[in-house]
Amino acid sequence: MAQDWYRENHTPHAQIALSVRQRLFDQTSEFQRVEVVETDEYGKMLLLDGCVMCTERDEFIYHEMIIHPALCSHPNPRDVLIIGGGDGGSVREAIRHRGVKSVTLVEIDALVIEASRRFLPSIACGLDDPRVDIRVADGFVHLDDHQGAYDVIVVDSTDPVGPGEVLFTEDFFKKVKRAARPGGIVVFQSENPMYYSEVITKMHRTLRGLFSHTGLYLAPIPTYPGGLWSFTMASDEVNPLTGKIFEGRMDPAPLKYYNPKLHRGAFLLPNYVKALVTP
Ligand code: AG3
Repeated sequence: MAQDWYRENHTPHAQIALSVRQRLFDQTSEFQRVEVVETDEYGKMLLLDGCVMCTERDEFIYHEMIIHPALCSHPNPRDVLIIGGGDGGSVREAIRHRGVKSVTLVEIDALVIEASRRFLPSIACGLDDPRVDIRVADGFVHLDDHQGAYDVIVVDSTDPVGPGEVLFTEDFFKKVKRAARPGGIVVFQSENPMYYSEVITKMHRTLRGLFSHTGLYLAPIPTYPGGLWSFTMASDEVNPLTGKIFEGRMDPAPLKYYNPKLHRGAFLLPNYVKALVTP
């Protein structure tokens, strides 16, 4: 039998291909197509509208890096909001922090949560923690209803197309800012610097107008477009590049990527990336 391959187009002229052992789930919600396939190289993988969201083998890099730099930069993070992230990986990392009293997950698509719980237990495992409040709702509406409510807000979105598009607008950034407490820190996944350079530049230009401090940082993620991923942290109080890194507040956990020295280093940018965020 011919080998089954999963392919995602990263651009019209570049794609990633992973050989598939088994196709496990394929349903379409009112928002998007949700698939889970088991690959030979990366284990089980979640896809939304044909785009890789996470794989069992490399998801730790993304989830540790979207959560720990912000949570370790905040002097006392108690209430955390995650927008998107229905697979649960960001939640799993947030609840490692002992001081965190509540994690609210606002995911627009219940099918993402359902498929992840069923097929990706090592990623979705944090969703049942008593500190976690899951809301299947629109992030925009939730932010309006929860002004000044969170210490850290994490936007674990898809690409700026389809349901994720609005999560890259100035209007949305303003709402995120308003939902943060004084001293709060916000963090966004901000795409690949080679294929999405304009998205990064525009996002930073907008965020610089709203927050006193912004910082871009990087982590390599083999299954994402371009293999290199960026994240953006912003705050009025904490300078992401120079602020104190609070160590030792996590349960002694087997983190596979994050450590405080790497946290500092992740903000050191290659020249072509630095140019994207230099005013
Ligand atoms: N969110 C960012 C995924 C973007 C990947 N893009 C792509 N494959 N075209 C991932 C959500 C994980 N919690």
